[in-house]
Amino acid sequence: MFLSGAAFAQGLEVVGQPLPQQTGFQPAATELARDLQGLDHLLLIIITVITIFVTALLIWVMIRFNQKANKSPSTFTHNTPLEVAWTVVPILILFFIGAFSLPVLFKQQEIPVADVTIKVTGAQWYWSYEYTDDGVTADEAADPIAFDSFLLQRDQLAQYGYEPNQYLLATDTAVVVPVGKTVVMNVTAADVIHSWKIPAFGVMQDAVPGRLAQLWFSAEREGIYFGQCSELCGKDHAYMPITVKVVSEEAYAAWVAKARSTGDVLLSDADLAAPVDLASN
Ligand SMILES: [Cu+2]
Repeated sequence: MFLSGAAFAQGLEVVGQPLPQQTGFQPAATELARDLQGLDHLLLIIITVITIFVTALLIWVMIRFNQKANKSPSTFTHNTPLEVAWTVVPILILFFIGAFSLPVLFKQQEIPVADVTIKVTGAQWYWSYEYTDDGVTADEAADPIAFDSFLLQRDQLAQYGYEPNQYLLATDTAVVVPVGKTVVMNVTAADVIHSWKIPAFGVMQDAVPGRLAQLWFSAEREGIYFGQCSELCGKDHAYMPITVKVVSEEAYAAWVAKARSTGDVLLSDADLAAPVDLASN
């Protein structure tokens, strides 16, 4: 590897990381993630109202219609208006939810025109990345930036600039993408089904051998984002995490230029600090 003992990418804030005691969502870093979290809040309200309503009905029935309080029960078995209501009302609720959830689903699944296109291949037990269009290099015949991404062991974390609690999240190489740009990932797998997921981006896509699936995101905030393989893929399923570094356009261009000229794909402090003239690439 290309380690010189220097810490890497400490100029970046860790944004997307699961934390101890955490039960909610990670901070939304894309429009998709915001939509998903908004939908979740809407559903929580609907579920709460329905649960309170049903619980109140049950309590009312138990008090009002128990054997002591209601000694001679009526004998009717049908109430047409009531039956129509309890059929129609849930349908209306479903339509209401669909009116909010379907646009979110379509936004996820309709892949926009990409600024950067990356092919990601899941393997037992690591991820491979290939920048099929890095969005900087004009020469289409040039070899794309390509690298594998492996779990960092506990004793390697500090060397790569990560904290001890980022074990099982941090990888040796990271996916580097520019902030505010549309990134399309072509997702596939080499052996069994894996799943590429970054919670803070609101993206998760199964990686299926022999198939090409797509996902897209446009990260709004620079920083480090962690994810994990999210489809049980064998004994080391828990040991193939995903690290994405979202950087400024200038830092991204610097990283691309360096990766192409030297093969060193580690994002360095120099990449983050030294803006390059975009026109020269
Ligand atoms: Cu996997």
